[in-house]
Parts: sequence; C-alpha cells; structure tokens
Amino acid sequence: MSIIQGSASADAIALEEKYGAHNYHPLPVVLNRGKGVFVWDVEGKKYYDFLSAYSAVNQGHCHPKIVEAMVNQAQTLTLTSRAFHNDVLGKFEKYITNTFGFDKFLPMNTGAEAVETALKICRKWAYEKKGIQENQAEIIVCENNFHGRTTTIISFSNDPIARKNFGPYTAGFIKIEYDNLKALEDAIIANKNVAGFLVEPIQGEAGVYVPTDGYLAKAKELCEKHNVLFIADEVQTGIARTGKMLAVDHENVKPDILILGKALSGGAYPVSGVLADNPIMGVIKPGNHGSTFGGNPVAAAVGIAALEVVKNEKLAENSQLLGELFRAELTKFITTCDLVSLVRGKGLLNAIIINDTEDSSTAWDICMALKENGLLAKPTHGNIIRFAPPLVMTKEQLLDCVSIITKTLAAFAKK
Ligand code: IF1
Repeated sequence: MSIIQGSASADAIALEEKYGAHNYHPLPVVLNRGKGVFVWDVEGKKYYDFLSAYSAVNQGHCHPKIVEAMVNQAQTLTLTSRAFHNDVLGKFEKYITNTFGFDKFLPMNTGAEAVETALKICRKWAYEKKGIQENQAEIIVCENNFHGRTTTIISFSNDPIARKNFGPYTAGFIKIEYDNLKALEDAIIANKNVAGFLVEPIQGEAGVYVPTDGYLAKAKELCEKHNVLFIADEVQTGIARTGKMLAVDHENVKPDILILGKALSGGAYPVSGVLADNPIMGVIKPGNHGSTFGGNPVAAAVGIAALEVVKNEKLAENSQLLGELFRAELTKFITTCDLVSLVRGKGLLNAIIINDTEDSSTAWDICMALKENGLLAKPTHGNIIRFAPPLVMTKEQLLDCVSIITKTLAAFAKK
C-alpha cells in the first residue's frame, strides 16, 4: 500500500520533499509515462488517469498528432517574442476564432494569465466604452470561485488557504452567491460601476458544482440588459470536457469574453488565451498587454493540433455519451449503500460526494485504494472526489473503470 523504501518512487518523492517547495500534497505516485487514457509509474504499474492533469489532457496523454506538431515546430522555430511576427500565430488565431465564433484572439500561456487578461480588457472597456469613471470599475465574481493564483485573482477568492497572508488585495470586485440570479441582478442594479460578471459555467474547484439549468442563459440576458460584460472562465470546462465544445454551449450562450487554457494544448505545453469581438478586444492597443511566450510558434502549432484532434475524434460527443453512462452506473451503485450521497457533473467532468465530514480522511483513503486498484483520482474539498478521465476513452474502458470504482467503494461501504 505505502511506498517501499529505497524504491524508485521513494527516491523521487524524497528529492521533491528535500529540494522542492511544499506547495502541493500529491498522492504518493510517481509517473514517468503516459499514453491515451493511461499513465505508468516508475515501477511500471499502469493506471487509468481520472484527473487528466485537471482537465488539460482531454485529448489523452502524448497524443501523436499533438506531439508531432510540437516536435516539428520545436525543430524549426520556438520563440521570436512578439517584437517580430512568426508564421504560425496568424494561422492559430484564424483557426481558433473560426472555431469559437469570435473576431479576435489574444494568446497567453497559463489559465491565470488569461483570466488576468480578461479582467484587464473588461476594465479598459468599462472606461473607454461604457463610460465608467477611471478606477471605479467593479467586476462581479462568485463565491467559491477558482480562477488561478495571481495576487489579483486570489484577492476575490474566498478560500482561506489560497488567500490568507498574501494581502494587500486588489480592489474592484463584488462577490455574490453562485447560481443565484437575484443576487446577480441586485448587485448590478445596486452599483452603476459594474463592468463585468466573471463566472465558471461549472465550478470545478468548488467540487464540480453544476448550476441550475438556465442559470447561464439568464445571467447572460441580465448582463446584456445592463451593458455588463459576461466573462466565461472555461479554462477547465472548455474544449469538450462537459460534452459540448464549451460548457456555455449547453445553454447556447455566447460570452462577451471567453477564457481558455489547459486542454487548448492537450496538456503538451502551456497555451491559454482570451477571445472577444472587435468592439471589446479593440480597446487593447500596442503596449497595453502581452507576454514573452504568449503566441509563440510552438504554442500556436500545438493549439491548432489540439483543437483539430477534438473535432476529428468527436471528443465532445464522446464526453457527452460516456458522461451519461458514468453517472447512470454510479447512481445505480449509490442506491446500494450509504457511502456516497451524490454523483454530479456534465460530460466527463464529474464528482462524487462522500457521506462523511469535510475534515474526514475517507475521500483521501478511497483515492489511495483506487490507486492500488489501478485508477488515479484526487479528492477536492475534503469529502469530494473528482472524476475527469481523458475524453479519448472508449465505452469498454469506461465500464472497466466503473467496475474498479464501484468495487473500491464497496470495500469501504462494508467497513
Ligand atoms: C492548481 C482546482 C482544477 C481553473 C479555472 C483558471 C485556472 C484554473 C476555472 C488557472 C486552474 C487548477 C490549477 C491547479 C488546480 C486546478 C483545479 F482544483 F483548483 F480547481 F483544475 F480543478 N480558471 N485550475 O480551474 O489556470 O493558471 O493553473 O493554468 O493547483 O492551482 P492555471
């Protein structure tokens, strides 16, 4: 069960323990290979990956088309900075704007940077287009949000672990309850300086919290009515994870600003960015924003390949079908015992709620047992386990996984 002393795993963990900052508490498994829905540890044990690097590896580990695009570009030209043009960025911009139906794309690297970019665009739009007085713009955010780790983003987090002792915090944010339209309308009406509403279509970190049907569409309507930008953070929910290309597609919503990251590269490389139409993106002028690596040729080549794979392999459709099957099978199991109170999610972004207190170790212990049984998943918020496999999974593999999960859970239910 535990890591054997002197093993390759123990050695790798000891190195991180000694020389790495302790900003994570990983499951004790050391991986050195991945292919499709599988990863292998340094002892050669094979696992189903049910985290997909927090939904970055939607296309599966080391997808040959993505790796090929990356290697080819890496052997040709890796970085020019944006001081000069490169011959791949424009192609990526054309491809991604056509794919999602926007006029313009602004490329960055990590999700947090893309969120920062969206916040900056929203504020500049507020002063230059909406006519809000300088430094007065407010952006509405939701309780229990997760948008990244920068000082500004953690300023509007309400997770004490992510936030405490990192102040002073950035001003200009109003926090309201998630999935509460009245709270949104009240906040917009109470403050004439509201410029935008930043929202995750499904709250990932909060434990895969799916809002009421119609919430996103009605929130968008409210924003439109009051000239407030609807900013969708689809860093985790986007790129087919929830059974549609975007989670907002379930409600036919087109955000004013769309934030993408993670699976935009299939996990091969940090690729993120923001999409918006000309009246909004037009506020950004040379010198206002940028990044040394954003829009580099490798990122651009990888981004095109990653999106092509999603379309060619119909990953949204597969995610939708397998997600329904997964929840149906888990629901069947839940009725047989008291261990799990709920399974929820959309597409292949799902979570189960363990019937125990938030500070209990049950979810962690279950994840350790799942690991022994050949499946890797990670608890979130104490008693919630997230299940998010790569979207290239087959029906047979999913049923195999359901059997591993239900057998593991059944062993705990008896205890
Ligand atoms: C960590 C969770 C997932 C995100 C949304 C922006 C970002 C993220 C909706 C920032 C990042 C991460 C980062 C990872 C844990 C993780 C996570 F558990 F916190 F909620 F995915 F489920 N918007 N999510 O979910 O993107 O800058 O990291 O590229 O350890 O921070 P990033």
